[in-house]
Amino acid sequence: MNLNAPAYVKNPKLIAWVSEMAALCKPDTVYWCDGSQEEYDRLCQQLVDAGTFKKLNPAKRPNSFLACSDPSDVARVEDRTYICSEKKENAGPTNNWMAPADMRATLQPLFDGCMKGRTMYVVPFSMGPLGSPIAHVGIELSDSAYVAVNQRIMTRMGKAVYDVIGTDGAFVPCVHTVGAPLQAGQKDVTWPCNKTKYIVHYPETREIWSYGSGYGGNALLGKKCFALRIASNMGRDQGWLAEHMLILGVTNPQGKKYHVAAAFPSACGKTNFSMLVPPEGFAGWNVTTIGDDIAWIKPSADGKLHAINPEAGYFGVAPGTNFHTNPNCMASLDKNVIFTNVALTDEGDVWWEGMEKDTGSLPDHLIDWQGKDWTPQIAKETGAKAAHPNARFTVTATNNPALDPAWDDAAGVVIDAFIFGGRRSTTVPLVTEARTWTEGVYMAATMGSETTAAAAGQQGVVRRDPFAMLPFMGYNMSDYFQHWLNMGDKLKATGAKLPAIYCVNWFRKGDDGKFVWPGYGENMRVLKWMIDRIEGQVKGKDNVFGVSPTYEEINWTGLNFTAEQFKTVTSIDKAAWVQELKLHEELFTQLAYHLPSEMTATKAAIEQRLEA
Ligand code: SAT
Ligand code: MN
Repeated sequence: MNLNAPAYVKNPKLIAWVSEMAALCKPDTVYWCDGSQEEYDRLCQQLVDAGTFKKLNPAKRPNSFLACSDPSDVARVEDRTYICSEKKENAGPTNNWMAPADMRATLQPLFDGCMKGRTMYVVPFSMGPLGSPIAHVGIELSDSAYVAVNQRIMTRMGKAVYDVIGTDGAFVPCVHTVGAPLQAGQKDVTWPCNKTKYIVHYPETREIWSYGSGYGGNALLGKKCFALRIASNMGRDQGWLAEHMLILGVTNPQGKKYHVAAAFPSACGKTNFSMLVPPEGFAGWNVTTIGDDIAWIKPSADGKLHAINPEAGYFGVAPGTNFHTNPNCMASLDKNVIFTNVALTDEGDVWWEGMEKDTGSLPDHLIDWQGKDWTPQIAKETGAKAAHPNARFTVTATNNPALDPAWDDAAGVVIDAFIFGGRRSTTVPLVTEARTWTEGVYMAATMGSETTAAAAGQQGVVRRDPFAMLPFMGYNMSDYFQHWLNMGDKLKATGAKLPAIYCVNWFRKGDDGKFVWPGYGENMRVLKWMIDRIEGQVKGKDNVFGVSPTYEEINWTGLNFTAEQFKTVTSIDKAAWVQELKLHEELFTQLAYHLPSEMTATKAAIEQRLEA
C-alpha cells in the first residue's frame, strides 16, 4: 500500500516499521500527523461529524469538545496489562507476564486486518522538551483520531520530532488499535473498541502494543505505557528514575525556591497538589506546577537530581474538581479542552459531580455521560452519576495559570524533596519524614492505598502500592527498590545533600467516617513544615518510623484545627501498626525474589521501636 511518507521523514528504520505495521493492520489509508493547529481543528471536526465529539457551546467553553466512551471502556485495564520480558522473573510477581514469542503469536491474528476501513495515524511525539538530554521520543500508530488529537495536547507532538530522530535516531515504537475493523459499507459506532483487550510491553525491545481500548492510559501510549513502564526499564539500564510523580515549585516570601516531586496513586489528588493555592496565613508563598503525573529524574555528576515532566498536558480526573479543590485547574479548563465522560448541560456546557459546591445547587437537567437524561430526582432515586467517576479532561499545560516558568526547561529542575502518599482512612499519619534514604525507600515500598475508579475493578480496598507504581512498574518490583537504594548510594558518593523523603496521608477519617484533614490548599501547611525541616528550622519528634511534626511546628493561621484533631490525624496506634507490619511482611513474602536486605532490616528496626 502507498505509505505517503512526507519527505521530512528520513529514517529508513521508521519507514520500514510503518510499512510493516500497515501491511499487518491493513488500514484504508496512512496519515502522517504534522501536529499543526490546522490539523488538530480538522481532526476534531472529523470527530464531530462521526458523532464521537460534541462541540461545546463556544460562548461557554470555546474550542472544546465532549467525548462519551463506550460504557465498557472507561479506565485502565490492569488485568489485561502485560510486561513481556524474556524471563518471567524480570517482570516480577506484581505484573502479568507472557513469554514474548507467545504474546506475539497471540497478538498476530488480532492485529491482522485490525484497522480495515480505518485510517492509520502516524503520531510522532517527544516525552519531554524536544531535544532535552532527559527527553525521549516515540511514534504511535493508531486507528483512532481521538488518540491523535489527545496526543497533540498530552505530548510535544508534530513533525519537529523527526528532526530529533534524524536518519538513525532511536524512537519507541507504539502500536495502538481500537480493534474494530469495518467491513465495506459498515457504519461505524461513536466509540469503537473491542471486548478483548491487551496492553502489552516488550521491555527488551522497548515496544508497546495496545489492542481493544480507546481510553486514557490504554490508548495514549506516551503516558503510562511509555513514560512509566518502558521508561522505568530505560531508567534502570541508564541510571535514572521514571516515576509516577507530580513536580511542583514552591517559593517562600524571601524568594527562595524549592522543588518537590510527589507520588500518589491515580485519582488521589496529584493534579490538585501540583496546582495548590496557598491558604490564609501564607502571604508571599507561591506554588507553581512543573508536572501533575509523571517525572523523569536524572542525576548529574554533582549529585543533584534533575527532573522533567515528560508530558505537555494534563489528563486529569474531572469529578471533584471545583473552585474550592483546585481553582487553577478550573481556570485551565476555560477553553481548548477535550472532556471525556462528563455530563452535558442544556446550555451545551459540561458538568460533573462536585461543581454544585461552586454554584450552591445541582442543575435541573443534564444529559449524563451515557447519553441518558439526568435530574437531581433521578440521581436521588437511582444513584446515577452524571459524570463517570473516572471522567477526564485533556488540556494543555500552558492553560494552567500556575504553570512554572521552568516547566519546559530542557535541563529540568533540581529536586529538594520526595513525597509519597497513599489514600488511607486509618493507621498512616498525616506526615512523617524518613531519617535516612533507606528508611524513605522503605516507606515508599510499603505504601498502601485504597483503590480508585482510575482502574477497572473494585474500588476502596486497601492494596500495597509501592511508590504508587504498582500498575506502572515495567520490571521486577524488588529490583526497582534496589535501583532506588543504588541511586541513594550514588548520590551519597558525590558528597551532595540527598533530597529529604516524606510520607503523607491526607485521607485519615474520624469516628464519624468523615475526612479530618481539610486537604487541598491546606496541604500547604504540611509542605511548609517539610521546607522548615530542610532548612533545619524545626526539630519534629522521633516516631516509630520517622520524624513527625509537633502541633506547634505547623503554621495554623487562618485555619481552625485543634490539637485534638491534629492528634487524630497524626497518632500512631500501636495495635494498628502491628497489623500494618503484618501486611508489610505479606508484601515482602510476595516480593522475596531479589528483595533488598535493607527492607527486612528496616522492618525489624520498626518492630523493635514498636515494642519499646
Ligand atoms: O488512564 S490513565 O492511566 O492515563 C490515568 C491514571 O490512571 O492515572
Ligand atoms: Mn497517574
